[in-house]
Amino acid sequence: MKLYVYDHCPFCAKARMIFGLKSLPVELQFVLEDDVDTPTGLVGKKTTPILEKADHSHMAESMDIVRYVDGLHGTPVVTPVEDNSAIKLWHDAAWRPILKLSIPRLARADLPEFATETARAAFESRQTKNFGAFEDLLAQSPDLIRDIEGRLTELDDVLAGREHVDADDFVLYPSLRMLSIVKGVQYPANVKRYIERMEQATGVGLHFAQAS
Ligand SMILES: N[C@@H](CCC(=O)N[C@@H](CS)C(=O)NCC(=O)O)C(=O)O
Repeated sequence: MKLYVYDHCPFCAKARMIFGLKSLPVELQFVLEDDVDTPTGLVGKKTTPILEKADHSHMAESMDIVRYVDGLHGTPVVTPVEDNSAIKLWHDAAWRPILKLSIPRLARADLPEFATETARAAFESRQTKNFGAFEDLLAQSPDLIRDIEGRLTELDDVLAGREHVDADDFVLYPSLRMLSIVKGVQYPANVKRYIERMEQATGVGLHFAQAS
């Protein structure tokens, strides 16, 4: 099977995670950010992730892909959780600050979807419509980092003793992975252990080496 993805994309990370957790091989096809034709040709719109199944049909929607792959072989790993789990509630509140910190930094990272100047420019154009100018976001970093570190301290209690995998990990790990592009964030012990465990279990690498 093949997955069409952007490396920065949290929805793509979800789809990649299930292959690692199930130890199933997958070919990653990184799409350029300004490549409209490839995804549109496959599923009728510009979106990632897209899964190409073994029968060469295609499907979009990250959690549909996760559930499909999870159902293919072995014991399901994506066990359901309640709608208002502590992890989901934490994530709902932390998602926007994580985006504001990570988007302008991902935009300048060496990622395959930004391999051309026009692709990188397309990302900036798309994201500044959502979040405003990157310089303004970067200028807010000290306040945003203080804010997210407070939230990580709260998350640390939620993650104490957590060793299993369930649907909440598909919410939390992709966002913490995005945050790993931000230099200078201090991670409390349980959160640090969690992201390292998930990186190893899923094979979806953190961005610390490119943090800025
Ligand atoms: N609900 C979709 C959302 C996917 C999504 O929003 N992907 C982003 C990339 S992170 C996207 O395709 N954006 C449109 C674009 O690239 O122009 C899913 O879960 O797969």
